[in-house]
Amino acid sequence: MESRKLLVLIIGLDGSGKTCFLQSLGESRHQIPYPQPTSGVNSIRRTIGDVEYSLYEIGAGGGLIKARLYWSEFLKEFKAKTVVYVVDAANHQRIDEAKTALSQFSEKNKTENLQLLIVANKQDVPGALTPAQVLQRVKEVNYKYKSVHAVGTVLRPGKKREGVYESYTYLQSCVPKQI
Ligand SMILES: Nc1nc2c(ncn2[C@@H]2O[C@H](COP(=O)(O)OP(=O)(O)O)[C@@H](O)[C@H]2O)c(=O)[nH]1
Ligand SMILES: [Mg+2]
Repeated sequence: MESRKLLVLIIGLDGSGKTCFLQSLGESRHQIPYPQPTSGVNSIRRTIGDVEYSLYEIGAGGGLIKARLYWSEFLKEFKAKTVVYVVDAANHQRIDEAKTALSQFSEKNKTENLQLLIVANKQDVPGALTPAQVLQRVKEVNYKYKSVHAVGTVLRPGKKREGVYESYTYLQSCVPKQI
């Protein structure tokens, strides 16, 4: 049987937890190296059953400070239909910035063809917004996606991680069905 593929673009503001998200899905739970700010594209490939997942993190550190301007280019380049938007749910100061960045991305793309996972990361920090609150704060209702799901996560290396299984379950639901 031919393997099915899912291409996933991981975007979000710098410091939100994109690298931690990528690593939590891609490596064994005991070997997560501490992330460095990413200044390019980080990717992992992982096969589960007959599905091959390719996940791409678009970095914003180093020379790619304005990387968010290129999110849409990467989406087209990778032909991804599944987008993970990582938000630092504990950073109340940057929640509006996260909303603006997602809105600009949504405006440039045919959202009705895209599946969106909003990751409300850093749930371990007291006062963090819940996944429902993050969804409400960052996603404008007038952009209709094919499907949207919000998940709360704890992804920091060394912490007991949360939300990884739920994230994968959503990504699995995005895999094109075999005809
Ligand atoms: N407290 C807490 N810190 C986290 C969590 N996830 C990531 N971090 C920290 O947030 C910082 C940025 O994470 P990183 O994955 O590099 O963010 P990126 O810039 O979006 O790739 C790092 O210092 C991480 O250790 C989390 O769930 N809780
Ligand atoms: Mg990174």
